[in-house]
Amino acid sequence: MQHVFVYGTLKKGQPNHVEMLDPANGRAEFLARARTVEPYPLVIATDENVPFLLDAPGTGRRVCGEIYRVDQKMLEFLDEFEDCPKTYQRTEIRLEVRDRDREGDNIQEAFVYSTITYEPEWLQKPTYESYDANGDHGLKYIDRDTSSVTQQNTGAVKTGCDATNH
Ligand code: PCA
Repeated sequence: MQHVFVYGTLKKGQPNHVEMLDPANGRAEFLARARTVEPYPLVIATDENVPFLLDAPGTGRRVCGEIYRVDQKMLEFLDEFEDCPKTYQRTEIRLEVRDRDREGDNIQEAFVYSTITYEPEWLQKPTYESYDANGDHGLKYIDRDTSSVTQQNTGAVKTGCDATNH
């Protein structure tokens, strides 16, 4: 089993979370919400309004997301789904686990789909602490397969760091 940190459309309440729930893709078990130890630019880019964590630590914000324990099948599915290593690269990232009630060290590492293959101008884009496809930014995610604006997130699930209904 491996740990994956998701910060974008794979989070609960976001357009691609359904992929994490489909047993045909493998197994994914939610572990905890977490925040990156380092700041990173989380930007929304391309004509499809896709979220990208730019592999440029030290700029941007500490990014919120969710840690899942996944099996090998799900990891392979996610690599393909995220067009890894072309569009995203799966790297390791340091995280501060937020909900886990345990003493001592709450820092752990997990895989993340970030990118070094981004357009330099993307570094000038607004950065987000917590991605929401239906956020105030108005940049709704457009599904690559159907090219239609997703209707799945009605905003019923809070996705910010302070969300309580996970
Ligand atoms: N899916 C992955 C990377 C960006 C995206 O939309 C995720 O949610 O972490």
